[in-house]
Amino acid sequence: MNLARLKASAGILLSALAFSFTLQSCAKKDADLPSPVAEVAASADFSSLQGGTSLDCSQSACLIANGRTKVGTVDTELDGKGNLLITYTSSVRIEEVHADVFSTLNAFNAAGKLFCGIPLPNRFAYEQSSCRSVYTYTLTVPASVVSCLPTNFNVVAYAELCNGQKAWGGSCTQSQTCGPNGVPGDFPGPGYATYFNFEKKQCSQDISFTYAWEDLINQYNDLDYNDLVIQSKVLYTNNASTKKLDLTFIAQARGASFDHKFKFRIPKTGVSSVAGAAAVEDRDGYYYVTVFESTKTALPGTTNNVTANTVATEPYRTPVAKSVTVLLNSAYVYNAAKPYEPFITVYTSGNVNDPTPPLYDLYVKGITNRPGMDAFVYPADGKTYPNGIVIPADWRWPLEMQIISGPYPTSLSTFFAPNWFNTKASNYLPLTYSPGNSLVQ
Ligand SMILES: [Ca+2]
Ligand SMILES: [Ca+2]
Repeated sequence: MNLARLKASAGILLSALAFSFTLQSCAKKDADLPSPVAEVAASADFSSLQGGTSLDCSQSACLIANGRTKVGTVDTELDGKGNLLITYTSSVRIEEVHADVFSTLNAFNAAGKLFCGIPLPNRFAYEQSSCRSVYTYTLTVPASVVSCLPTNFNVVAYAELCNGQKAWGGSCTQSQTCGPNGVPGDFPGPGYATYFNFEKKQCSQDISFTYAWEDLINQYNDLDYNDLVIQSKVLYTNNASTKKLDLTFIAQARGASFDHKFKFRIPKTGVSSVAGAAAVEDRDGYYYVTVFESTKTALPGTTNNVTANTVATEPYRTPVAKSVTVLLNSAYVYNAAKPYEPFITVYTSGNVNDPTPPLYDLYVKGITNRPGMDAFVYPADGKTYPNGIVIPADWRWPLEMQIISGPYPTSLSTFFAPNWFNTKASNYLPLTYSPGNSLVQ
């Protein structure tokens, strides 16, 4: 698994190097840029992006028999109490299951779970060893154990099947590339035993929204939806003495040579004042609130100040948080799905201190309907896609130049239909960014 991840990352690096000169938002001459704000025919329905959506925290691996045959899945998820549920689902009846969790192979070996590099299922901490003859079974790792593990840890899941085969949870590509004897496993010893990664952050409950943008207006974007990634936490207080919104915005990633201001707007009705913002503008019945004056300054890029937390081989940039408090009065009506309207002002000069046009605002389609300011036509298929998208939870964004339909296969085919982010490719982990899959910590 580690080797596979390394290879995948190396491939991404080579791809990034080979195509770095084509980075979609590299500085362009004015003549290359579109006339601002041409009306876009909104043929797709993005309204379902908001409300009624939820994040499925399950992370899935394949159950592979004898190193070559996919017989089912191993799904892992945290329940509401912090327990890790490991659910085997097999097309062949399951007789026994044994599973364990570990931070590193060295720790797993030191715990006596390996013999000459080969895992020993009868020493795993969690098991159902009496004959079950079931097609699905769930083992539970208690929250007290999960809480002591790092954000990214490993799960080893073993099953004995009624046909005598032995199966392991692992990468779903494992069963597609192997010969008659299966492929080597992930452990240092011989055999085809595998393990897989679990990331706690994927299920973080304290992120209310993730917003991600493509930052070219009404022209070709590369659909990696990481040109700017902002997450927010929303706390609404409404009691006898206080009515307010405490908003925390976290600049998580940017993969763009353009600079941006990150802002939101909120109707003036019901708002008494806004505190903590970089700037507040009173216009057209709204307060336009600037949170990050320059996303490049907030989250500097690594190479030519272009990429921050979008390339796995570059150093991790610690995300930057800013908090804004909106004091409310009795006229305010709270909408949990849309407490405000986020948007970015894009500086195509690459510097917010250089307002050379074109400058333009890009909203999140589905939160705000502003034709010409929220969607673009993708030349390859002639379809309309949103510039900004919203996920109502924590979310892993694609790596630089990784089209979003790679890790999230239904995202484009269904025009970001409800819950598209819950359908993940089996290899979505190496196609998306997190500190845990970055080679450089
Ligand atoms: Ca892009
Ligand atoms: Ca990008």
